Amino acid sequence: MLTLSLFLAASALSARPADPVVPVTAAQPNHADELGSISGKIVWEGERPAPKPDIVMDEKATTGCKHDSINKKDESLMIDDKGGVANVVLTIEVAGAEKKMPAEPIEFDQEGCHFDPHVAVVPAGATLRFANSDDTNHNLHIYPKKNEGFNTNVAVKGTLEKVFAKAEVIDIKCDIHPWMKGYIVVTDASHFAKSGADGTFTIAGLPPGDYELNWWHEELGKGKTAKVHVEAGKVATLEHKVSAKAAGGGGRRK
Ligand SMILES: [Cu+2]
Repeated sequence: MLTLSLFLAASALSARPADPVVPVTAAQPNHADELGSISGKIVWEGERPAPKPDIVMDEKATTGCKHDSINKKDESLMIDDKGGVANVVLTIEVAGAEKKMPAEPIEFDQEGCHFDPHVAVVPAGATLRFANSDDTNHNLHIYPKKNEGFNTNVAVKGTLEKVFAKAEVIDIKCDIHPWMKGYIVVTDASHFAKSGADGTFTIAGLPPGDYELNWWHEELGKGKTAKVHVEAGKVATLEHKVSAKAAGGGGRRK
């Protein structure tokens, strides 16, 4: 599914609007006018922390990376000037909904000695295609609990395809460049989204009903949103507030 690929490929860019809708068709009902959607926003509550400074790296450990082109942005907590929080993964499990697999592998690049996207959301069973757009080798080292682990070099301009069968949040690192860190969120939810740079997200294709969304963020933890009521042919709005207080053992990596 090209839309999904583009959405994931583009998701680490900070200046773009919310990720586009990932269309998922529910089993029943299955006509567009019988389905509704959620237009949501993840918003920081309270005083905003200062933006994270760029990553400081050991200059001796920058093997092969061109210093001028290293992407040093720390994406572990990104809050825009209106309080929108990026890279929050939202999932909804609709009983009986058909889970559509993307037709094309989901792209995950290494460019500027940086993972792009920082957080990839992957349906369980879908293929993730790791690319290396840099002029130097990278090493992909993942730390799964349920899926098969790997620790593999990806050569210059090379690719590596992997399927993740089981839902879990997986840390990914590059052993050559220790600042390179990211997450692969494998989900078996029927509907999912990731908040964009402005904190907004959209989940479409929902049968009418009341939904509590599961949310996850690497530093802020995880939890459920308030209930949102979805009606056929309408867009329900949801604003979910997060704060440092919300941290509850999410994906924070030591
Ligand atoms: Cu690397």
